[in-house]
Amino acid sequence: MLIKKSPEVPYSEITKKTDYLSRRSFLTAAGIAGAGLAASKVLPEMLSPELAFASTKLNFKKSDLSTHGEDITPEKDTTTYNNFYEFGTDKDDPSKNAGKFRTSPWSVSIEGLCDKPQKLDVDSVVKLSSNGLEERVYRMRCVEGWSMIIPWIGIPLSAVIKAAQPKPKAKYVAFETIWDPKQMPGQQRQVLDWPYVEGLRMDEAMNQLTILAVGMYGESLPNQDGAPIRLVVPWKYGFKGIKSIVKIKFVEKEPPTTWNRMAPEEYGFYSNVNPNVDHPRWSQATERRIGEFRRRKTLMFNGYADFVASMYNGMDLKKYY
Ligand SMILES: Nc1nc2c(c(=O)[nH]1)N[C@H]1C(S)=C(S)[C@@H](COP(=O)(O)O)O[C@H]1N2
Ligand SMILES: [Mo]
Repeated sequence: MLIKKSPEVPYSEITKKTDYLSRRSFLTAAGIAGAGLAASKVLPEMLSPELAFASTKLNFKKSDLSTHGEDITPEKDTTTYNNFYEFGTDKDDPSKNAGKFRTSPWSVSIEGLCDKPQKLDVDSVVKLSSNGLEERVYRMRCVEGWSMIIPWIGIPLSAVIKAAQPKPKAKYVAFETIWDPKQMPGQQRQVLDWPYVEGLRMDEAMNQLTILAVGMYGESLPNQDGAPIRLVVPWKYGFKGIKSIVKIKFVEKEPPTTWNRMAPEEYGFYSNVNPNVDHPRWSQATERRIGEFRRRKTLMFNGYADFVASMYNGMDLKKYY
């Protein structure tokens, strides 16, 4: 079972996340490690009254496409320093407000200009990849100037695209986040033009680095990081990585994107990480790796030029920012 977040998850799979104790140390602290306590007695509510969710350990293979030689950002940072405006605009709002967000059942509609449109639950989306889940350690860069190294777990988006058999007319892929203002307090206010939408050109969507992530750090995604399924495009600024996806649609024309709609002169469709093209309010030449003090130089295409630069040959990246 890949994605399951409910009290029927065996206690051996329940990991308490709200205070970042490891499962082992928590169980030890609680005096129940190895005590043979019946699983039915160790329901999430016993672990903590405010337990956000129970994450599930995932089976995955490590991918050669991971970046090497950089320290992985501590999980406590990647799960408490987030942008997910549906749950608030402060960096710690998503971790505080997304705990009760229901991510099961969940269905992703794959539709538009394709021969095999389909509506799938998240497990079925994962099964579209013949290789199963992969761990991809990626360098991530937000346009606000911070960066992280995150061990994502997911599948290539290309597997989903191939299964849907897009028509030749399909030149772009559009993505949409769930619209559920009852569960997402941010959507009750016009902070952004809801639901959050994003898009990629077909070659970008098919690129081997582009993944749909369902987990990180060996487990299913925490809600604040975009559970149950989100996009990860490591050579682009973080906002391209749309969270909690319910729709993937093949389209002919460049689709609208939320941040471009909000401020077109600040956020372009491409949004490739580019130290030579500044955002009007922030230089993009350097970045602060979360957990570090000195700033680092930002790399062209976030360090992934060998994989992606050829897609932009002949394009003026100052114009197509
Ligand atoms: N639906 C939705 N997706 C979103 C956002 C958002 O506000 N809503 N924020 C984006 C931004 S700006 C960033 S930097 C990344 C952050 O992902 P993380 O919190 O997992 O690091 O998510 C992106 N995806
Ligand atoms: Mo971002």
